Amino acid sequence: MLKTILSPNHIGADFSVEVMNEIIDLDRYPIHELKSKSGKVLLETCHNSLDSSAASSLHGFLRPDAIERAQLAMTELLPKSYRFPNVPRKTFPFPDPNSANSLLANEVRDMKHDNSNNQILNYQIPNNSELRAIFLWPPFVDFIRQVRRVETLFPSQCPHLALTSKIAFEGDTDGWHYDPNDGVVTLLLQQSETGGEFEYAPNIRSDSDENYSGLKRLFDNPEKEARRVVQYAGTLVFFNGRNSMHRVRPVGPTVKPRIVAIFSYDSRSSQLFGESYVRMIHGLQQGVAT
Ligand SMILES: O=C(O)CCC(=O)C(=O)O
Ligand SMILES: [Fe+2]
Repeated sequence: MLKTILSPNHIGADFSVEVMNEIIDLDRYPIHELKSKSGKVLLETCHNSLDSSAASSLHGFLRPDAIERAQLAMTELLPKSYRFPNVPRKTFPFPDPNSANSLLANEVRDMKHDNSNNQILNYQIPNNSELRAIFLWPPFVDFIRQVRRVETLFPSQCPHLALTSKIAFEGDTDGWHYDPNDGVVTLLLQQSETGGEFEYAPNIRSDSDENYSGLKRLFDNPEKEARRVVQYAGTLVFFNGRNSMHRVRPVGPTVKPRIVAIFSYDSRSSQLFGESYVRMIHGLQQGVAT
């Protein structure tokens, strides 16, 4: 059974399969028919790659025309977006009482990572946008729930961060971080001509071990230690961001910026992001990592 609630934001969206099939390539990815033979294969493929590499990518998830419309829509919103100036962020902003006596732990926790890009926030994205239709479409939410193997999954209710888009120009980078949950899904809308690759260390930490030595090796030598995800405009990516340290590598020389849409879900129905993080995004507070 579908265990989803819809936010009032979805009012006005046309959720018919015919309309959604013009946005999502449902012929290739029958997420609305997961009980069919091809639906089961799709789910199994996602499970296998999440299990083996903590990430799964679906190329061509968005139809080419929908990619163009979304690129245009986000580019039009760019002047309203929030700019993160590059204020390098610590790996972990708060002290960890358990690591107080470990030099390595403190060194890794205090390491700073560049971080800059433009971000379009949830409330700036119109209710009738196609990205919001994807984000809230019950079969899409249920598909993610099943990929994640969780009992319940809800679109985040955060007015700021439920659905966002990040736009990265030459020199911009999304610094090393963990996500506060495993419910983040990204949809690349435009790749930069150079740089801007998403890279990560699959499940580098566990709930019982922060693995500071592994993190140090990763930060010192990402070329060798990190895994990169092949992404094109239209690729949907799932990854275990809560325990897989990840970043977007600096964008190199490019005419077109990298544009990504970010969907946040949670197993709790009323998940909101922390006040301090929201304040930081609005430029009211600095240096808080997720
Ligand atoms: O831009 C991406 O591909 C990943 C973004 C990300 O990690 C995040 O917003 O938490
Ligand atoms: Fe992230």
